[in-house]
Amino acid sequence: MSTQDIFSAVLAFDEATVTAKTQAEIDAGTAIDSILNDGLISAMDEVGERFSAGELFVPEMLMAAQAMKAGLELLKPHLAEGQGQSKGVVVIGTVKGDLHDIGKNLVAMMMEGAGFEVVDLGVDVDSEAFVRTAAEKKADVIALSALLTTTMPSMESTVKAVKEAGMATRTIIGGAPVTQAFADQIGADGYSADAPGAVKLVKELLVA
Ligand code: B12
Repeated sequence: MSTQDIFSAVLAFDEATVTAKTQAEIDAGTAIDSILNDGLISAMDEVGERFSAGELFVPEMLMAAQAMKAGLELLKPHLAEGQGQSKGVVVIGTVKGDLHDIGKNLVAMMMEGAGFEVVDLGVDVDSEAFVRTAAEKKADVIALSALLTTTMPSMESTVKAVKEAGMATRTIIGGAPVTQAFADQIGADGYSADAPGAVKLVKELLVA
């Protein structure tokens, strides 16, 4: 038994085995980070590489994503740091034109786990919805996710809309094609490469 079994089960699109193996690793006391990174996330990286190589197609990507989500749900309670009073409000979503939500969901789960109130707008979210919701919820941070190079411009227009609305809400961005350089270029307040880093970033921004 190892996280390799989870990796293999995601690549076999075998949701039942992903669920069983993830639970078995949790019960065996395997580090949650290791289950997440070595089992689930690395399998999705492999799926991406096989897609790029023309060995897998969209339906298979979707099946792998469903299998991964099943494992992620089991990890959710373990990603919590402890409850208590809300540390701040974060509005999160995947930007306009983009339907990828696994990374965004992971960031949302870890933010919730760290004690933030998270308002998740889902996928394909336009600038107006981000700005309107952030104003309604008095959000401290708007967190934008994009997995496609073609949807990165939607991040820029959202960051611009937040500034034009004269809001104090900070913006942070992330997703596989996104970089710190891009965040600097579009004037976002922060970038992180992964979900734990996103939590750290928000904590730092709210102290500053
Ligand atoms: C699963 C998947 C899909 C699924 C999505 C299912 C779902 N519900 O999300 C489906 C099948 C729907 C899909 C569709 C498409 N996909 Co796709 N997909 C992937 C795949 C294999 C995995 C993505 C994933 O979930 N990774 C795991 C998560 C945990 O990682 P993550 O999202 O990067 O998130 C982490 C960090 O980036 C960060 N993060 C994420 N968001 C945020 C936000 C903030 C604020 C912060 C701070 C951090 C942060 O933290 C997360 C956790 O650590 C990737 C390959 C890859 N390796 O990225 C391709 C990939 C992203 N897809 C790709 C493509 C081309 C497409 C399609 C255009 C294919 C097509 N021809 O139709 C469509 C586009 C649909 C659309 N309009 O969005 C390309 C993108 C190429 C590019 N550079 O633009 C990739 C890279 C595959 C490839 N190698 O070519 N896809």
